[in-house]
Amino acid sequence: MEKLIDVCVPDIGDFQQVEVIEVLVAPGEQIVIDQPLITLESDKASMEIPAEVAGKVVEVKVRLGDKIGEGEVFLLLEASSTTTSSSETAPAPVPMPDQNTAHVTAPRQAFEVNELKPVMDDQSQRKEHASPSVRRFARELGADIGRIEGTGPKGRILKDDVKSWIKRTLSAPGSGLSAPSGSGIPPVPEIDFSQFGSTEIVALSRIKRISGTHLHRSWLNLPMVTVHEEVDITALEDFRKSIKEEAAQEGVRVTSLAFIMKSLEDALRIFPHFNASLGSDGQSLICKKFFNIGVAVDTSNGLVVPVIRDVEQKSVYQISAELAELSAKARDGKLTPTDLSGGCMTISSLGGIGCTAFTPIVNAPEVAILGVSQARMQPVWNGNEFVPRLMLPLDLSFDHRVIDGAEAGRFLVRLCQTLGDIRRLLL
Ligand code: CAO
Repeated sequence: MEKLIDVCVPDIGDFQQVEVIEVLVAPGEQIVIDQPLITLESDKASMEIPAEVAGKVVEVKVRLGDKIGEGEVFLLLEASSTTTSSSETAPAPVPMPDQNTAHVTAPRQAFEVNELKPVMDDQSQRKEHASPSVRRFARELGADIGRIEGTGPKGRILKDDVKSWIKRTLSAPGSGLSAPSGSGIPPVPEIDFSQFGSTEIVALSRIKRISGTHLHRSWLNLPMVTVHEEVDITALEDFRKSIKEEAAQEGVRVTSLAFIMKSLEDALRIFPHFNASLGSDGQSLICKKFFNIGVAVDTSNGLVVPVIRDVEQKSVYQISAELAELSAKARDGKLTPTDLSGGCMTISSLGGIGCTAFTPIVNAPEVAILGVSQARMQPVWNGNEFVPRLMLPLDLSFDHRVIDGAEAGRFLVRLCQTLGDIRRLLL
């Protein structure tokens, strides 16, 4: 007998009751894992709830305009026999009401969250307001969502608005719509490797699939350059070691990353173009007046980037404690959409692993990312002799449309000056 499953709303961060703005499936429809089921929207963000289980939709229990919250059932599903996706996001089941019906909570990290972000245009500042599926639809057709007027509730852009915009643009004389499909990039050839030896097909984890798309998008859209520098952190490390015990008494492991985050915040303040995103028209910058820094965390399922907010208001101890908490949450697969959103710039540290340098990919729509490699003792010429100093390699990748090489050089030099003598943060 096929298993009936109640599909519930997962943890949706700070949001309580949010509006259903799209129902993306219908009774009788066969669905696959990861297929978007409904779209929810708060006043801050819209998010799709994807399927954790494949099967046939028996009943949709919500309608457009309904307000629902975490744990509420929105769909009844007849699961197919082999259904659940990889174990890393397998949810804790809610108690079952009867023998034949199980509850499944859609996965926390699988949302596509779209913050409703301001778009600058020549005449005014207005909100670009569209659900993830409509954004995807527009992207697939090569339509610039920032230029489409929404006719839905609260000016939301609907699928029909995208279609009309495409029709209008195509029929306008001399209009140049970008090619709807095909980037012109030759595909990687498909090779049957079994002709050379035995092979095994292993599915990518959900996180890798999501981060892969994100990284690919950044790689293709941003002209990136990376600059490298080394900074003498001998004094900083001595200081960090000297406060280790004192910090431990307060239950904190002080990480060098916390000092790097404080120094990065200082550099972002001095070079505000690094704390910005390019408007979708490519003509203006959205400058952020807050300092939220993302940190790439390596988990067994792939890379995630939780964000430490308001770094300027936090002490090194607070940042260290928060980083430990967020990386533990990341490794346990418990990050919420709120933990993952709102970053201004990202740090990716391979310092605990090794490496002398790498070229991190900018976490678009951010415009720069700082890579940290492993600090090593090196002989450094002090004018008279070689002395052993602990040198930390830093890599700064940046979007060259927004940041010039000279600006990047100055940014990195400033960062190194601060890390070389952390007292500069007091000046
Ligand atoms: N140089 C030399 N040693 C370093 C170092 C550095 N830059 N950074 C860390 N270490 C050493 C230290 O000895 C540290 O222990 P102590 O702080 O007690 O002395 C030890 O490594 C453990 O560091 P850690 O990596 O566990 O902790 P962290 O606070 O430095 O970093 C986190 C936390 C979450 C960033 C890290 O665990 C992580 O996941 N890094 C990988 C990120 C990643 O994959 N980036 C690649 C993205 S591109 O694909």
